[in-house]
Amino acid sequence: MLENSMLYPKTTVSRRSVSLDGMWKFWIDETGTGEKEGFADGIPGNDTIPVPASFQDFYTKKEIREFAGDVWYEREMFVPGEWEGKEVFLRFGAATHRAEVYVNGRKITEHEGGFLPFCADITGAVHYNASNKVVVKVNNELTVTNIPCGETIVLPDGKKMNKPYFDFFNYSGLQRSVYLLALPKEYVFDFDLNYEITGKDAVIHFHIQTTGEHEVALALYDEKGRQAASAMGKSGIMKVENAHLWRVHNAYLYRLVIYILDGDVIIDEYEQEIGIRTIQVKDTSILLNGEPVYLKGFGKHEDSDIVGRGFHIGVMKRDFELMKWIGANSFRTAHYPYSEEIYQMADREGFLIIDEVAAVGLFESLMNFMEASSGKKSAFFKKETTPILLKAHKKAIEELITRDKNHPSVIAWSLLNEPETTDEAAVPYFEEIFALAHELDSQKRPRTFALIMNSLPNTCKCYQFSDIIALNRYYGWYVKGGYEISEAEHLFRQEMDAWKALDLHKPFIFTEYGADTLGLEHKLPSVMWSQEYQEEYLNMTNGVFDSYDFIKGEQIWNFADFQTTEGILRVDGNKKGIFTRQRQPKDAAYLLRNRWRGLPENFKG
Ligand code: GCB
Repeated sequence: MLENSMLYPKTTVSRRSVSLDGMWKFWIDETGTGEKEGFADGIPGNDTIPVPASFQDFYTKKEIREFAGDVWYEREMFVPGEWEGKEVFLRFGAATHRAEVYVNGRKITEHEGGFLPFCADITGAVHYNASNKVVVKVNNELTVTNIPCGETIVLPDGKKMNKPYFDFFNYSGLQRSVYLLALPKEYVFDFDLNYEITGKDAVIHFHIQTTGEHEVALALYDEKGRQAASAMGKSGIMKVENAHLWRVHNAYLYRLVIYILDGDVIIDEYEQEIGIRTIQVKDTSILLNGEPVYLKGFGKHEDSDIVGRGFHIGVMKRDFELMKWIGANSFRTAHYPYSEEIYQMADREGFLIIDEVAAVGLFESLMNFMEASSGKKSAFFKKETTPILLKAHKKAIEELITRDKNHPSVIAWSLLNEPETTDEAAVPYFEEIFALAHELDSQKRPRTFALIMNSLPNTCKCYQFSDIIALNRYYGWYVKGGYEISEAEHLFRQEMDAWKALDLHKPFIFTEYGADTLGLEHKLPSVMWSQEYQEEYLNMTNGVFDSYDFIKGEQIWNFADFQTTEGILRVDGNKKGIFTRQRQPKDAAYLLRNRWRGLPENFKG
């Protein structure tokens, strides 16, 4: 069990949540001496920076953008006197990749992992009816003992530099919202829901965890605010007659209210929107509410101009509008858990999410997508440090599932992206993380991982763990691109025939395929990087997808162009977007719109 509750901040009868977003004091600790110099009591200088945001793209200095090490944030917060006797927390949506939190000079907590929330219990450290100083040290160094994996090197001039084993810029800092919370002493800590649909009705199985022994009551309200069901107790069932199901693009949300009661007195009240739906894999089908669904959509990133990986409510809105326009019904949170607000929006809009933990770069290479295409192997899981990585990975899975399990939009867990799977050493590692996800999720959602190009039917030692086989394939880009595209198609079909021959009775989806395309480049006849080639490439891949009944989804790489480490393979970032980084369509967007709007939700059902 986790130390602190992961529930999203709410203000209710019994709870208070105050946003600490805004300008914070900021200091880059170039010498790494902040601790010794007493920054916990206050940081030097008078620079300020927005929270939430990545710190990298605001400044004009390359040394700041590429900085690897500690950065410090500070702000004052007022804690109301009427909160005395309550439990007081600071809640960080994320701090990338690790953080230490100080309040009034006292170290409260630390957290490892840059894409999941954590709380600091500051009850005993705050002054009431007074201002309090919060200082946060955030470190962005990459290692092979935490996810995402990479290394931090030291350049001859003494500066540290991050070397990601993954293909997105190592944006960091306080990239998500920060809240100050007041909770009653006895509060709702966590809850689990599971659904059964029986004809027109539904049964909700619930299990509520609180920090005390008082009685628990539940009430469920429909969209018109009418009570649809109620129950007493920490565990049990609630019957919903004539239940409105949560469906793709037709999301019906109920409001669940959980009370802790002392007779008539409400000790705590927590509420959340929920959707009644089931998700299941059967033979080669993905079933939502018992009906087959074909996934159409994207691998995405949290990435935009100026704020980098920082959560931006406007960018989120635009992305959902574009996904609706193009006829998508799903996306994968490549390559890390996204901001919680994005899942709330997907719940509301009826999108299906494959929720990925930040286990990317478990393949030792700075260009794994290239090298795996050429057959390179790396016995990644044979490292001496693998047990430390496994521990961090398992903790991240626990945090992910605890955070996201009650979103109707979340239909599957992606436990790794493109790990090394050709060596036997991967097998026990996979065994543990797949078992853990199964154990923690009361809905027993399907589990998957994205297979890199060299994880093939005859080389991959781990695909059997997946409930849905998810392939990242670049035939026609990294393999036989351009005029060789017919050869690419041949190799692609050869691989798919080999999978077919295994007769796995599992659904296959493509979690990546795509071609880098410059948004302004037109070429007749086509050449690679032109808009014409992106369309030619899609016509080829779509033809392959449509030739195999067991292929049950296509999530193209990527929704939009995004920032990466600079290098000879990337022209100011990865350009495989169907939209530009500014969220305008490339030509291929119209091709996909035509296709996806024409495919029924139950295509190949
Ligand atoms: C991959 C990775 C993704 C890269 C992509 C590419 O296989 O999973 O992170 O961005 O290839 O474009 O090379």
